[in-house]
Amino acid sequence: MRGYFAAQALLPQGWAEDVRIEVGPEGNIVQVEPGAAPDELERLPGIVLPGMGDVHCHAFQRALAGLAERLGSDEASFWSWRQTMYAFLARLGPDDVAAIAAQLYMELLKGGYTAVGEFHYLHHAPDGTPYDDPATMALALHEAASEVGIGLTLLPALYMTGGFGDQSLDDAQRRFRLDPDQLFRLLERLDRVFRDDPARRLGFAPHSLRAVPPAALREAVLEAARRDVAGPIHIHLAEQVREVRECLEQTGRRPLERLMELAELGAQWCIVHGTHLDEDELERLAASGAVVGLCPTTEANLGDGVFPLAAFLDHGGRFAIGSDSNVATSVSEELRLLEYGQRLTLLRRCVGASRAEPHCGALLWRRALAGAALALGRPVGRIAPGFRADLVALEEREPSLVAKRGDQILDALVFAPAGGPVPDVMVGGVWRIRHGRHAAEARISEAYRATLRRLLA
Ligand code: NGQ
Ligand code: ZN
Repeated sequence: MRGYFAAQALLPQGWAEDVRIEVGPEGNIVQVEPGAAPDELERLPGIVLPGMGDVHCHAFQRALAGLAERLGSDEASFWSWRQTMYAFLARLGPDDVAAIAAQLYMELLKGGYTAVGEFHYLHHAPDGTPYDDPATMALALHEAASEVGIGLTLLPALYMTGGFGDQSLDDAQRRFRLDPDQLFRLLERLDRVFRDDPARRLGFAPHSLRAVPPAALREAVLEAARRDVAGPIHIHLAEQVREVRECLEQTGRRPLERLMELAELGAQWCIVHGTHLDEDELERLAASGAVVGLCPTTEANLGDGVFPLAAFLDHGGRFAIGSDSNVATSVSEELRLLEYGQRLTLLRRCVGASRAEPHCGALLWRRALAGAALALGRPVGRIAPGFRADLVALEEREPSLVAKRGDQILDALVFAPAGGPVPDVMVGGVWRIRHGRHAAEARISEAYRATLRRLLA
């Protein structure tokens, strides 16, 4: 048992001072006591928050950041970006993915995330044939997460069609092909590796209504329930206007209506993006208890649109945040753009705040913590007994944090400039980032550089 002392900590019941946090040998918090004496406890750097969960990530896309910003001969769109992304990933093997993921996961820790939901669809070799061990790529991601020490919810994706109406996969998409039989074999294989590891969780992800035929989606969801694979289920939905139109044309239903015909939604579901859901769909989504996974910087980068957060919150909807294509890796950046998108479209301020919770940054931060714990299916996001000891500790002397109390701290983290060194970060009771550095940083970054030089040569 180890004991830590925080001058200020964000607890489920609110901000508390002089907090003693006891961590057990399995990496769980066993006791939390405000108003304690520092005694022999290890002093944390002042302000302590629960680590954030990143609910939507495609790790390999980190290596593409900055390389898809050039105008080609056609109009630049989400769809032309996707072609660039496909061309880039055609060269990636498992070692490349492991090196890229390790660099990314380390950056995510520094950005305030202590757990990630990896939406994994790069299953096979470049020509589309499965690796000898079909779990090769999944295990590369798992190993990168282990090297870095970030919590991982791995969500292997079903992927069967190139578009609505059973369109065939194009050449680049053959690497992604996974049907329900293959999915459940992969999950069984991975379960043997993940089972006893409290930093791991499995779920699955029908990639999108475009990529999974209705019968397969239905079957996979029922089969998961039958096998008691009660993990989270994630799906991309309504990110682009074009896919909403195609869904309507092909099925006669809007995307969320269509999904609700195929599966019963609940708190284990994470609807990723949901950008172009209409008012009625927002209401139904909120009522279902599902979490919407918002990825504001990626959604901006790809020209997706702005999720109607204000209306969704009015309906009592749950949300979490994701780094998705990893053009940004910080919690603050993601929440700031989320709120600024609302301000820019609605022409008012503090859109995320409410009368009951008037601090805008604080409300967004707390909701994202709670939404992420559901969407990742792990006991994270709270400094409380039984939850993982995933902690982010910040220096009170940081210019943007100095003399702030309580919820002003979260407001400053979202809306004030980020200053000096990144926080100290503990995952499952183990320090992973100290004074802004990871113990394996030199090795991880050198492997990343070598990988990128080779890929771009
Ligand atoms: C993905 N990413 O699976 O990586 C997708 C693009 C698609 C985002 N939607 C591919 N942001 O949706 O078909
Ligand atoms: Zn995605």
